[in-house]
Formats: sequence, structure tokens, C-alpha cells
Amino acid sequence: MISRISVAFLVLIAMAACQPAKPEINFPKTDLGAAPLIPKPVKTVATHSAFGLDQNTAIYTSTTDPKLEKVGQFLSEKIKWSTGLDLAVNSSDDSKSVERFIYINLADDASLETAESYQLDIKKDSILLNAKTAAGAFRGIQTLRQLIPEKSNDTLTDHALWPIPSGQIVDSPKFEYRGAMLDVARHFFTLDEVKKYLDILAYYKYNTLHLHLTDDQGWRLEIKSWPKLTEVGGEFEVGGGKGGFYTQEEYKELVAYAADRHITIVPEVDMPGHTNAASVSYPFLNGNGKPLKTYTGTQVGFSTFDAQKDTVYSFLDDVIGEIVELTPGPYFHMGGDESHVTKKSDYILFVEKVEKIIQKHGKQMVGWNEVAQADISSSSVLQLWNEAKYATKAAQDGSKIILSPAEKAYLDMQYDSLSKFGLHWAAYIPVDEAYNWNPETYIEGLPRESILGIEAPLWSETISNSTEMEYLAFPRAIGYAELGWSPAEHCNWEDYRQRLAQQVAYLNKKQVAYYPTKLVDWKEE
Ligand code: TNX
Repeated sequence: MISRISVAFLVLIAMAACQPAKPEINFPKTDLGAAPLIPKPVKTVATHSAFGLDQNTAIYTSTTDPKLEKVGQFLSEKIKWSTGLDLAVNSSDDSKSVERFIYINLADDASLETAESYQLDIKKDSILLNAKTAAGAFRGIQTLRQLIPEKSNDTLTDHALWPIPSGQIVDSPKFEYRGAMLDVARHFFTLDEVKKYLDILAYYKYNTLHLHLTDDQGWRLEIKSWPKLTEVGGEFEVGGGKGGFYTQEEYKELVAYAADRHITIVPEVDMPGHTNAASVSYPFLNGNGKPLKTYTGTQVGFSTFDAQKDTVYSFLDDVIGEIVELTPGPYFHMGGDESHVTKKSDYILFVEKVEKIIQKHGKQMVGWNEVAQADISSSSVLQLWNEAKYATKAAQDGSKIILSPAEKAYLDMQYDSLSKFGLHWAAYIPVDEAYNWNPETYIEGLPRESILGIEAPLWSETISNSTEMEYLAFPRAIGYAELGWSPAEHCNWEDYRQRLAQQVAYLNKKQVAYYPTKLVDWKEE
């Protein structure tokens, strides 16, 4: 199955074999196929023995390409976090006795289908992780982390050892785009709060975080050419709190933190509606003809930019230009939803002009489904949230679609009528219903090739800190991770429910304030 093993790996195996005789460990029978992995891998073959992760394990990468070495370092840090073991990466120190290896190998193997595909070959003395790119290796590392038992076995040998079930895993994502969205505009979330969210998303193989950076209630990213956007527009939030914003340096730090987790940031400036905070900062932008004042309520659809003014577009050219400079990913999200007070002809004009500005700055436009009313180009991406007809139309015109149907995928919907936080305008979404839908067939008439992926948006009208955010996001976001990655035939609620129950060890250690739904028999330690 794993065809090309590098020479360096063979040398490592030979070196290990030359070490003074190491004690044979008799592992109890394991079953890799029964490991509670989320997302469930495409293919797993169990060989019923184990790799003994211990202090004599070392991590090596096949090249010293900094991106790959970073993946090795990341694994080492996470092993330390969960076991306390301090494993060297690419160490040339031969004074230390190394008995077992984890070898992260970049391979240009045809059986690795996508940049994020990976294969794991777990044997008694070696773990070989093959991937085409550092991103693929990073996804494979998450699988490995999930295979490390919570507690060591201290009776198999004279020191602590974490048995990792042996066998092979061949894995590839179903969708290229697996996203979460966080609304930092209705309530502001600190850098540390967003970083923690990124950590958890990475553990479940998400590759995109869409940041809803602006709305009626606040503007959250410093724009140097238009400083009042944050000086004025960053100062308030829903409910009258103090708001906040990211400086460009902080935003860059977030982008880099996400990149270390192979997660792309998609910045959104929502327009022409949802723009009260911008217009309060610079009144010439306003197109609704009404007096401006700060807004800390939760209504939508009352604000608009003036689509007829050239100065509005030169403002947007500056804003988009600055954000694009800070954002390496391919996309810029222009919002486009719920522009209820923009004349339809103005709305269409606006979307088409802004699309050109985004393209001029070298990015692909993403827009909420209403932007399909305009004549958008096929390189632009449509994000479905409420009206399927827009998704099918845009797909016919060649655009790719991100699926975020509110009634299934909105993380801000309450679980049920007793939920502490959230809204329910689209639905109550209990944990099983969040999981029980098939994105590939959900929209009738939408061809599979048109689906770029799925995204779970978390709007923040009712939440303002990590605890509240985690209550709504988890465990549902874990289910969306599986819907985005695993083949439909592996997505089975009964099976998933058992695996979800076993996420407790990670969620507790990470101090995630998940909602402990009664639909799952949580395996408390
Ligand atoms: C609709 S979904 C909105 C947001 C709200 C959300 C609340 C979308 C594109 N617009 O402005 O925050 O509902 O669930």
C-alpha cells in the first residue's frame, strides 16, 4: 500500500536494529479499526499489535524543509502536552538511546490523491507518515495525536509507555474546503480566544477559518488609511460592551498562527448592507439617507453603503488592498447578505464593482448567496446560507459553492428551546441533526463537482467569550469536521456518537466548555 519509503527511513530502521538488544514488549491485542478517530479515515487496516510511544522515541522528517520540520515540532509539542514526553525532532545526538521512530516523509506518490492526503503505517518499532505536502503531513499528525491513549501503560516495561494501535490508515479529504466562521463583529473575541478556537479546529482537520470582521455593530480590523474605522467603529458591540479590534500586527499574528496549523484565514468585510459601523466612522459612505448613530442591537438589514458614489469605491479599494496585503489565502469575502435597504439595481452594480476590485488585488471573491443576483464571474465562490436557487444558479454559471445551510450548519442556532445561548430563527439544531445530512445531496440539482466544501458559521449576537462560544460550537463543529472530510458511507450517527463520546479526554484537557448533550454517553474519566 505504501510504496515509496525513503532511503533515510530504511537507514533509521537499520540503525534501530543495531541498538543493543531491546526488550520485546508483549502488547495486549489492539484494534486500530475501533479507534475513536474523528473524522473517520477513508481506510483502516488493523494489525493488532502496537507502537510503544515512550521516552526512547524520536521524530524525524525526510527533509529539513522548514515547513515539514514545523510539522515535526508541532507533533513533538502536542505529544509533550498530552503525555509529558519530550521527543527530539531531527536530533543528531547519538548519545541518547533511540529505540523507535516516527518518520514524517514527503512522498510524491500517486496513491496520495490530494495535497492533504496522508498515509500512516504503524508498526512495532516505527511509524511512517507519508504525505505529498506539509499540509498533508499536518493532517496525518492529527490522526496520530488522536491515537495516543489518554493514560500510559506502566506495566509493560520499566517505564511509562503509550501503546498506539498498529496498522495502516489511508486517508484523504472529501472536500477541499472545510471551514468554520467566527463573527467577531457582533461581539469582539480576543486573539487568545480565536487562537484556542483554531487549535481545536486544527485537531479535527479543518482547513479554513472565515472571520466576519465587520458588521453594523463594529469594525474589528485596523485599516491604516482609514483609521476611524476602528477608532470609532471598533468601540462598541452588541449589548453596549466596549468592543475592540485587531491591530494589523495582531491580525498578522493570527494569520501566522492559523498558517502553522495549515488553516487559511478568509477575511470578510460585509457590504453593502451590515455597514453601520463603517458609516458611523465615515458618514460619506452612508446610502440610507438616515442620521447615523452607533448600533448595539441585533436587527439586520437597515444599513447600506452608497453604491452610486465613486468615493465609496476608492475607499473600498484602499480597505481591500490593505487586508489583501495581510492575508496570504486565495479568498476575500465581501458579504453581500441582507442588503434590504439597497435598491436592487444598486446592489447588483455594487457587487459587480467590488468583485473587480477584489480581483484587481489578486483574490477570488466569496459572497453570501444573494450575490448570485449580480453577474459574478465563475472564479467567484458563492456561500449558500438560505436560498438554494442562488446556489444552483451560480453553479450553472460555473462558480463553486460553499454549503452553510442555516437550518443544518449554523452554530449559533440553539440546540433546543432550553439552550442557554443562540437563536432559533432557522431551526433548533440538536447534535444529531447537525450531523445527519449529506452535503453532497442536500441541494437538489447541485452537481457534486460544484461543491467546494462546507462551512459552519458562528454568529455572535448571543455570545461574548470563549465559554459561550464553545458551548455553541462544540460538539457540533466536530460533526461538521467529519461531514467535510469523511466519505458519506462512513458518516453514520450511531457509530459517530460512540466516537464523539470518547472526545471527552481531549475536550477536558483542552478545557473546552462543550455542551454535554444527552444524546451522547460521554465517557467521563
Ligand atoms: C443571518 S447568515 C445573518 C447574520 C446573522 C445571522 C444570525 C447571514 C449571511 N446573515 O447577519 O448574524 O443570521 O443567525
